[in-house]
Amino acid sequence: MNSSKFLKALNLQSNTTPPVWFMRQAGRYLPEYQEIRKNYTNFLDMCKQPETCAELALQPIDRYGLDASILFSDILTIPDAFNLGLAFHEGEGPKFSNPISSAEDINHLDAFDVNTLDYVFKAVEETKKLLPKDLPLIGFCGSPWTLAAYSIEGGGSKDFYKTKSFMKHHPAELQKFLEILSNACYEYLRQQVLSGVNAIQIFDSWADLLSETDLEIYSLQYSKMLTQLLKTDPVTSNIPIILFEKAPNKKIIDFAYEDLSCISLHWQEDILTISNELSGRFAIQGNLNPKVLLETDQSIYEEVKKICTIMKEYPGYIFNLGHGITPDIDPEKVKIMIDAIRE
Ligand code: 1CP
Repeated sequence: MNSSKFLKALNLQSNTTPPVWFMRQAGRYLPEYQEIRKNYTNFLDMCKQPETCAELALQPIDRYGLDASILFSDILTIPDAFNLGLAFHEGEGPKFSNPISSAEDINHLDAFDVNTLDYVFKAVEETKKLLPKDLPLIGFCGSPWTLAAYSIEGGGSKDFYKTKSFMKHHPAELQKFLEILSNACYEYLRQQVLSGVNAIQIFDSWADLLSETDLEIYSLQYSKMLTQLLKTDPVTSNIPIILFEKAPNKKIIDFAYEDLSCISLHWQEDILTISNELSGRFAIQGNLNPKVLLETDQSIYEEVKKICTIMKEYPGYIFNLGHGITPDIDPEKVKIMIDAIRE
């Protein structure tokens, strides 16, 4: 594992060419994914099959020879473990039949039992069996804030109106819920580490819903609670942690904190400025706009080159997209991107 370019970068060591993996690398843009997906109506049922998850995690590794693999699962497994009735219906995003709709619901939440997520830990074990020995596996969870937003909204949404209204009317209960989720995320990640993951990424995919002040109060405070729990536990204390904040309304230099090894940059961030500000303290991951992969081969090559030139001397750079790859991307374009990075 010491020879892994990805783990070297997380430890702020340089590589001749940057390691590469990308968010949602196993997913709907791949025909081999669709082939397996069509056997399941509810996506969550597929996530509950550890051997299938392992096979799906390996698909982008086999196709592109990436430098890190990510566990095949979803961030919404934790809300599901609270019995909020999660399902992914045909052609739709996630939907909760039993969302958090009142302050009372938080007082009556079921206790979190990490063992109900055993299928995820088995998926980690199965994936490790299939992966080459020196290829690291990334475990993950949603940030407590992002999980709370889905749990209150009852699914995905453009404006997260219910969540914002809940925040306004029940701030104390929301904070109680965030604390419960932080502890659940800690137990969940701890068990992923015991099962074999080599690094952790926290996805704060709905950070952009919060103002600068609220970002600290409702999101970062709880991600910090989570990472502190991980850093003070001997099982997880040496595992590098990557934080992805989607378009945060606060400058990264103003919130990057010491428990983190790496900051994953959203595509709207200016990687040049941020790399100058963070230099030597944190590894950086990112941040090609996934939409560039819809453009010509020449444009892809030029955009990759731009980022790689900026980050050439940066100790601890990991190439990634600035958010998840979308289903409309041609897998051949991904190959163009990877060849350009390694050139
Ligand atoms: O129908 C299908 O085929 C389901 C599509 C799909 C897939 C492939 C979903 C539903 N989740 C996943 C897998 C997944 N999700 C992975 C592992 C695959 C990989 O990365 O290689 C990971 C890491 C996630 C994480 C995830 N799920 C995030 C954070 C990343 C991000 O994009 O910001 C989020 C927000 C989710 C929620 C989710 N799960 C699925 C969908 C369609 C959504 C978004 C819902 C919405 O808000 O509209």
